[in-house]
Amino acid sequence: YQGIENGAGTSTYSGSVEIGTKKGADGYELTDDGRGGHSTFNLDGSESGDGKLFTNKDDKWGNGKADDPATAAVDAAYGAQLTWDYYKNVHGRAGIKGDGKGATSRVHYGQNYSNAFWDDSCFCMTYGDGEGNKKPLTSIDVAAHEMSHGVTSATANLTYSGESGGLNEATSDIFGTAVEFFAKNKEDAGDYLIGEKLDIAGDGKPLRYMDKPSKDGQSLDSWSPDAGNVDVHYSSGIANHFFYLLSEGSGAKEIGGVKYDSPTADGKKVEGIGRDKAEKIWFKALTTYMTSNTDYKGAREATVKAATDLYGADGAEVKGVEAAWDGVAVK
Ligand code: ASN
Ligand code: ZN
Ligand code: CA
Repeated sequence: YQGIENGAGTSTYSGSVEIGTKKGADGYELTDDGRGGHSTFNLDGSESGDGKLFTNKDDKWGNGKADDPATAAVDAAYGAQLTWDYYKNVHGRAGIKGDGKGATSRVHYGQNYSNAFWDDSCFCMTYGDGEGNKKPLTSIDVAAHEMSHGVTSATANLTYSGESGGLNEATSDIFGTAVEFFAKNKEDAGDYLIGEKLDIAGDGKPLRYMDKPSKDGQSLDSWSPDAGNVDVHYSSGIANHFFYLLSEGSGAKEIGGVKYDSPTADGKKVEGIGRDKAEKIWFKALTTYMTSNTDYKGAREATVKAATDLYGADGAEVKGVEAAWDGVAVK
């Protein structure tokens, strides 16, 4: 396309990356017309407004450190681009709403802000700079987690409280992880951990673990009648654990140098069907069968239907889905 360029970015967490940019009248803009015009803006410490579009003269962006405001912008643009490519190439969905339109990203929100969030009303992603304004919340899994909240809003629209809220959060962790694997980035390889690059607590630990969610001290490994009463970032553990079991199976396993050990609620062994199929099943369930008030029981039904549609009623896939839900005590 005319005007579409490949900028050279040096990111915070993902090394040197190519990012989609645009040649404007007066230099380059951090706008990706190859992906719906997704654009990245600088809030420069503000907590409101659109911020200022990143621009420069040489199409080289960031230096890998927090002293260059464009560094976090590179991560944000790269995360958005990977998320776009993942949904398009893997699920045939062009953009968060499936309408070919890009969203926007805003970086440098507030001071020492250790979070990131998606907002449907501005159709935008926002990232804080973290502790000391030096650790932006812009890793691949976090970017894809947040943008996937937009996909959930545009599809099942799972209500962000109770069990549906846990499913909403888990959907973002599942696709955040899927995008991280899809990226095949050398500095930020795929894993079943969330936020492992950020060191938010300062103890070197990730925010969440999908193989055994309770390792974070709060998330649920399996369903209980109380699941609808805990924070959605903890009830998500049930579906995160389901997704891990469905992908990789139960027990101990090392993947990409990371050690996992996934238990089951009933002590029975689960055979994984592979992450690619697990992603397809979750996406189809989300976009076809889940609705705003779907609970864990409903998620089981939705994924069984999705697996049946995709792979047939009698295959290993439906059996795997059922075994994995059994493994997290969702009957
Ligand atoms: N980063 C958080 C999340 O996406 C923000 C929130 O609590 N909504 O879940
Ligand atoms: Zn979330
Ligand atoms: Ca991760």
